[in-house]
Amino acid sequence: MGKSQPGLALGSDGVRVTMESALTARDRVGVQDFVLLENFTSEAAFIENLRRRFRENLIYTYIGPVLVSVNPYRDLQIYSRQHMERYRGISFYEVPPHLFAVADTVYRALRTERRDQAVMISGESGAGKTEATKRLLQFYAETCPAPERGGAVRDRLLQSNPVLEAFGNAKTLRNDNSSRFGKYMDVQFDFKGAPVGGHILSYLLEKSRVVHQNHGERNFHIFYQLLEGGEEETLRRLGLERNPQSYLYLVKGQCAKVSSINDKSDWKVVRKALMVINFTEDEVEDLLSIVASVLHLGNIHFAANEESNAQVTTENQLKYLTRLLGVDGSTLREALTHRKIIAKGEELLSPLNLEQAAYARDALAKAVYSRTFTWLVGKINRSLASKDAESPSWRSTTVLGLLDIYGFEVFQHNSFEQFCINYCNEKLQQLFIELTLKSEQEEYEAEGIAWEPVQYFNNKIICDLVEEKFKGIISILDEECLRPGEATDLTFLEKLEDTVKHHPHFLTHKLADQRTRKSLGRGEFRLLHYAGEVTYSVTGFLDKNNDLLFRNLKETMCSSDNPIMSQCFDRSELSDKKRPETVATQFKMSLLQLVEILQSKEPAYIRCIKPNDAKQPGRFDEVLIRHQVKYLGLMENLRVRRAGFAYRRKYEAFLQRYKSLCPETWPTWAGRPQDGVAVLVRHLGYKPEEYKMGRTKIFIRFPKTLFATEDALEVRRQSLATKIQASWRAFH
Ligand code: AD9
Ligand code: MG
Repeated sequence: MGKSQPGLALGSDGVRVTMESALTARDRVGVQDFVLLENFTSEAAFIENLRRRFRENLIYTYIGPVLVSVNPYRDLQIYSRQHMERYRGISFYEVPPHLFAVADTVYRALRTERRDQAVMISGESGAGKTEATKRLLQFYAETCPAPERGGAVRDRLLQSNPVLEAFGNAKTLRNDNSSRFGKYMDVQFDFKGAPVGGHILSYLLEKSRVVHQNHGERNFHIFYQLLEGGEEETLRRLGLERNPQSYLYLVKGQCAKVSSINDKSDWKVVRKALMVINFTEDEVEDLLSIVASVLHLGNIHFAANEESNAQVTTENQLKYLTRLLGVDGSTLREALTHRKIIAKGEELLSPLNLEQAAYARDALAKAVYSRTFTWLVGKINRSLASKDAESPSWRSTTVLGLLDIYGFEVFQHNSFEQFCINYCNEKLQQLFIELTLKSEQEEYEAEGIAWEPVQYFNNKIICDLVEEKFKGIISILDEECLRPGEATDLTFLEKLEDTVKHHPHFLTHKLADQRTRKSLGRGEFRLLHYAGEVTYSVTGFLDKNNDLLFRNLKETMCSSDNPIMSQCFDRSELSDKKRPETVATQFKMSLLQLVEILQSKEPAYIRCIKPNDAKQPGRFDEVLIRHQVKYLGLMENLRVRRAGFAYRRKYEAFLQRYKSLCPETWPTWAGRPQDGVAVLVRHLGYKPEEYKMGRTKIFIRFPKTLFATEDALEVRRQSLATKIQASWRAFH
């Protein structure tokens, strides 16, 4: 491994290969690039290769330029500064696959070609996306030159992470540190390759978690961190008790303590990080006041009066809320128990019943928290903004984007959130196919080799089904959201059935044939995604898409003295006659923007796989992995990559590696590398149909041709070693 032994990596991963034949090494550790699989259409062969490598702690494997990563759930000691150095300035394919090889390749392309880059990391919850993102950032922070001025940006880039994780991550059944939002982060580099700025976009925070958690799950980390680590004085000011059990919003999942999480020390990290990203002490206080007010909100109770109208019974909580949010007490009390309706130009207050009041309270908690999260992202962005952004040199910066976004989700019960997430994955898959095919085609063209068309599934049809104007699912959902009082989740389903009934990727109970009907409930629809079928329950679709906050609650928040809240709730929302965009439409627009951003960049892909559900090292659960191989579209990816040639390499690299196999090219070839390769492959007996000579690279059609050459090299090495040993013995 390493620069001095470039040859050893091919077909195996380590120095050990010199002690055994290349063939046995392949048997043991598999191939390091799936394109070298003989039977490349076989999913079983694909998984077997992953298994062999995983057994040997080789968690990375390529599909051409795509990196597949399997979460080891153990510290493999492969991310040290030494490892970073080992992968700097190397040729991607000449060393064992590694995240840092991708990091370095991307960075060098950014520097030499001056083209913006985007690393897209996908995979299901717990597969290792966020860890990979963090390692990449670390790599750049440690190996890139420091900027001439504004060196603090590097620290801010790193420190924005613990803050965002505190507010946006939570313990779930799948992952103790699950990101509950999608994240796209741009890092800007100056013309010398130093990081000088950054920008973050966040997607769809799972705000329902603020008020409810499933059994075995927690609310966002920040609540527990504050209670565990907050100074006595701070908690007193906020009116909080240390015990998470005291807060209704923290007890639903019944697991406040998690063995893998140290809330107290995490709190310290977050406190420090807030300083690094330019928070003043006042701002920290304002932020914590909001966190505390969400906890107090959760403990607001109501009792019904004689008319069954809700009344607040928890005066102490109301008192703290009033103080922390900086709002008028009686206005807040009224807003929590009444709804303001404007009829015929007149304002009327309509009292809420118990259920409605609880709904309003939870809606307020969700709105306060999620808007604070958005504010936090904005605040971080201001601290990351490149000082050069407004100067002419801005134009000379290049951008490297990191996308850490939720993978395909298929649960027992799938709802609006899964619908949005899976739609996002459809869009990214479409982009992936488009860009991969494009870059393959471009490479063939650049090399002067005839393009051989690839058969692939174009998932545009599914994207259209979801997003098309008027006829798409989101449009129909929005239309129903415009009929309050009349429309229900079920009328939405009926309308869907009427509008998209003949679509090959859409099915409901009514539309299904006898056989399939059994597997579909009456309140469900099924989409045939590129990665497989998912059945969605329509329950809650309208409500979640509308995401309503009663007008008087909004008004109350707009009057807040808390500077963060007053930025989160703007009066223009009240006067605006236009309805705010629905959640699905906002998400759709943010995705279109994301696709545009990614399209303008050179893509790199990391596909993460979770090996088991128990978060345990060394366990390879085949069923689970097969699912992910499917949902990540890896077989399709491999097919596209293998459409023409299994292997391609620059003439220089190919000649360097194999020149010893031909007396005419060994030990040195004086002519053009291309001519040397031509002589070499003729000597090796390559048949014309087995390879093509491009402008700068040789293209080999089948892995077996390459393996034969590789084995020949090994035989030569072994016989050389035997000869040296023999002469050594003779000499002594
Ligand atoms: V989620 O969609 O945010 O729920 P991620 O982000 O894909 O998910 P994450 O990166 O958080 O998963 O990884 C989950 C856990 O796996 C981490 O907390 C680590 O304990 C573990 N992990 C992930 N990648 C590695 C790795 N390369 N080496 C060691 C790892 N452990
Ligand atoms: Mg994550």
